[in-house]
Amino acid sequence: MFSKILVANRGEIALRIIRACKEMGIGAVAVHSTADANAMHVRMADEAICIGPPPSADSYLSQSAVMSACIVTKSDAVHPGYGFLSENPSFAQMLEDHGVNFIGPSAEHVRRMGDKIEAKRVMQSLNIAGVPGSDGPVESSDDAQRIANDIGFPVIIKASGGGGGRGMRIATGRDQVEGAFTEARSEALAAFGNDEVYIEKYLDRPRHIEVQVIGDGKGNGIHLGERDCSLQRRHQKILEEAPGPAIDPTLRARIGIQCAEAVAKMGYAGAGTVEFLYADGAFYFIEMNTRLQVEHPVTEAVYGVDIVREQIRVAAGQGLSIQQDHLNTRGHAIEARINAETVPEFRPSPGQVTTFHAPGGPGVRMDTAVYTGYEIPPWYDSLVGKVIVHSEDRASALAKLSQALDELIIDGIEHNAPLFQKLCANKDIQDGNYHIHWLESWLNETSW
Ligand code: MV4
Repeated sequence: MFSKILVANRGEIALRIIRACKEMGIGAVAVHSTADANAMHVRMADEAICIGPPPSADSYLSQSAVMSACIVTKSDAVHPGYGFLSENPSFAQMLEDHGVNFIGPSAEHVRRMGDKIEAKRVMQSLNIAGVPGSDGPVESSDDAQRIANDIGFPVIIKASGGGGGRGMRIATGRDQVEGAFTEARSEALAAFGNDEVYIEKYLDRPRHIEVQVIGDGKGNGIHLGERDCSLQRRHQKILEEAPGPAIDPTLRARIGIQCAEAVAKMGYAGAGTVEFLYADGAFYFIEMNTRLQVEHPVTEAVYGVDIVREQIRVAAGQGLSIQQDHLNTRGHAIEARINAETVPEFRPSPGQVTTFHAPGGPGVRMDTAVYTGYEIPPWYDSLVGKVIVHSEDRASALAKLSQALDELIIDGIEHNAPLFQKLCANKDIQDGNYHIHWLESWLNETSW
């Protein structure tokens, strides 16, 4: 097992990883920017090292700064968390080259899944179908026109280097294909330095369902069911739940086993998420994330598995501590992402937290790095914590979430807890009746 893990992240996820290290008897090293000198992850780690000035590009995203911190602290592994360097294949490669373990899949797996066309090709070869469309890159506007005519309108043109919604264009008819193709291509080049695009049938109101998998890198893989992450605004998830309200045990086993077999066959090592659009009873693969995700706690709650612990075990070559036939989902879990932002304008609201109080009680978990007196810096994302509830069924989980949010106190800044209170009281939400565009249309028709 590793003796020291460097946690290349900040905020609640850095604390989550430090906790796992301590439980496993592993030393934890924090890295921080000058803006985070007083951050909780710095206090909770066994040692801490400053890696640069406040802008992420010069600190948490600086490969050389993080690499140097590993060498200086004699860390034998790096956990990247989510965001920052977590899905950067050249960083994974740099660590490999310096004999430091990356807690995640191989640089090669990170790179292949980062290329969305390649990811679709790999998954298709493992019997996981994507949305019908081009088999590979679309080279020209004429090519796009021909494929669009074949699959039928509407279509969506996506950047191969994309994800997160950038470099995407929808065409609802023949006259829109050329413009959509040209715009998607130039946006892709500007955003990702790669102008490769592909085309798919556009699905109107799907759900976003993602399957949690863990591979041991030695030909074994497990799945931990799905999460429904459809409630989002501008590609930022707001609320996630497990199990998915639209997914029954038969469907879960079918898609779950397919995903587990895929990671097993790939020789994938680590945690991953296989993302699907789900419509009319069918799953369509869109992307695979090769990192730990923000919303992993809902899966941990219903499966009773510590995903970070399994990541560390697998990276150290110890294999998984769990087997598929011993795993089952129990009850229902919901996560609310608490952001420092105004509602309903969604403007960032950094500043000093004058009083902080976390909710508690049975089935309530709050992952946060905020404390009374903490100054939320303006440099990073607005996530200040996650309230995760777990209860026997969905209705009681929603009721528990509402009560937990009543208990939450974050004075001094604005935050989005009132948004969740309104969602908890909404009929569609209570019925589990929503899709990826539901939240944005509801926000448009709701007065505050
Ligand atoms: C789609 C789609 C509809 N049809 N693909 C957006 C980000 C990227 N990860 C994939 N995305 C979409 N791909 C087809 N063929 C709709 C979206 C989409 C979306 C997907 C998941 C979660 C939120 C979304 C919001 C808008 C559009």
